[in-house]
Amino acid sequence: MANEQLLILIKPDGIRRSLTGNILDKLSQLRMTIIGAKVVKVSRELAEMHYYQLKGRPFFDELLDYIQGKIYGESWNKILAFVYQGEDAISKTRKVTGVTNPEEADPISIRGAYGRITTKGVYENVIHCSSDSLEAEREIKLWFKPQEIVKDIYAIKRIIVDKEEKVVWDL
Ligand code: DAT
Ligand code: MG
Repeated sequence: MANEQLLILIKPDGIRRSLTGNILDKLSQLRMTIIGAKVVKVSRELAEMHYYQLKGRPFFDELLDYIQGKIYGESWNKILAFVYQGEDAISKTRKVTGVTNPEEADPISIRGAYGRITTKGVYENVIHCSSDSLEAEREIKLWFKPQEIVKDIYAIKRIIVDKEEKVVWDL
């Protein structure tokens, strides 16, 4: 068994529908540990970088609006981002999360219990989680700075910007 870390996002619909507690409760059953957490207003640039593999798909623009919370108006344009760590954390989390399409997800998984497809065809599946350790590394480095994570998980480097030392990921 490998000790793994992954990125978990509670998407704008999860926050809007007050599902944060329910989602974290289901995740807590996996006995992972939280090593990073924050609330983020998602820019279009961050959304595009996060979902870069889906560029060109017919639902891409709606997906960007969804992850930015744009489809719900100003009050809901934020997500909660977490880095969790644990033994086999990725496969365990994917199982509790359920498959991408909330209508097809196991009804007691997070997406099966709380997700829906809107009349416009957007998969409101309330949560994102990394699908393998390479994707996890890319996503964690995209969403978090090294000093926002309480454990040393990936290599860092020190650089000088405007005469000040900065700690950044050693990509
Ligand atoms: P996952 O989030 O399960 O890793 P993914 O990486 O394939 O799934 O896709 C990312 C998100 O894009 C997914 O959570 C919801 C959206 N999406 C994927 N396929 C879709 C489809 N056929 N129609 C609408 N939205 C879709
Ligand atoms: Mg994915």
